[in-house]
Amino acid sequence: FDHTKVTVLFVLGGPGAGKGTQCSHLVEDFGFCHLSAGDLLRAEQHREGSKFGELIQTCIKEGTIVPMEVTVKLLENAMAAALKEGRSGDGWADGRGRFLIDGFPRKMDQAIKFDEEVCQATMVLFFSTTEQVMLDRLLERGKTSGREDDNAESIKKRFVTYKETTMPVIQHYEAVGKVAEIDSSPSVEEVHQKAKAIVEKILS
Ligand code: UP5
Ligand code: MG
Repeated sequence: FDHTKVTVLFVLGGPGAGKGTQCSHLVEDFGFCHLSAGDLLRAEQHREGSKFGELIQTCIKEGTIVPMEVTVKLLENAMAAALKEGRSGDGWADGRGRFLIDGFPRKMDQAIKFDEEVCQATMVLFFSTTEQVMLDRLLERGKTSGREDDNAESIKKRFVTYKETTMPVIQHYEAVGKVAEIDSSPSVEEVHQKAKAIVEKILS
C-alpha cells in the first residue's frame, strides 16, 4: 500500500491502562481503523497452520515481547487488508486510511523497524496510571476475560517488561515531541473526553 497515504497514531500505556477501551471510543469519534497488536498476536496464535502459535503463547504468558518480525508483519498485513477492503476508517477511500495501532511498539527494535518499513507515526497517545489501578483492572477483567495473561503471576511479569522495555520507547518519542500523555485513572468517560480533545487537535 501507499505508505504516504496513511495516518498512524500509536497507542501506548501499561497493561490494563485502558488502551483498548479508549481506542473503541476514538473509533466511534473519528472513524479510525483500530488494530491491537496483542489481538493480532492472539488471533495468529490460534490460527490453524501458524508456525508461531507456541512461541506467541509462551511470550504472552511470560509477558515478554514476541520477536518483532512476527508482529510487524501481522500489523502490515492487517493494514493492507483494511485498506484493500475499505475498512481503513469511515469515509476513507482510494488507498487512504487512519489507524490506531494499540499496544505497539513496545520495544525499540519494533519502533525502528515500523518506522523504516511501514511508516512514521504522527503521534503517540500515552495512557498512564498507577500499577495499582492497572492491577485492579486486570484482576477484575481476568474473572471473565479468559486471557492467559490476566493472572497475578503474568501481570507481575508484564509490569516488568513494560518498565524495562516499553518505557524507553515512550521516552524516545517524548524526546522528539511526539507523545500526548493522558491520565487514564479517572472514569472511562472522563478519559475519553480528554483523549478526544487531544486527537481532535492532532488531526486538525
Ligand atoms: N477499564 C479500562 N478503562 C477503565 C477506566 N477508565 N476505569 C475503570 N475501568 C477501566 O482495559 C483493561 C480493563 O480495565 C478492562 O476490563 C476495562 O473495562 C477496564 P483495556 O482497555 O483492555 O486495557 P488495555 O490497556 O488494552 O490492556 P491490555 O491488557 O490489552 O494491555 P496489554 O498491553 O497488557 O496487552 P496487549 O494485548 O497489548 O499485549 C498482550 C501481550 O502480547 C504482551 O504482554 C506481549 O507478550 C504481547 N505483545 C507483543 O509481544 N508485541 C506487541 O507488539 C504487542 C503485544
Ligand atoms: Mg488491549
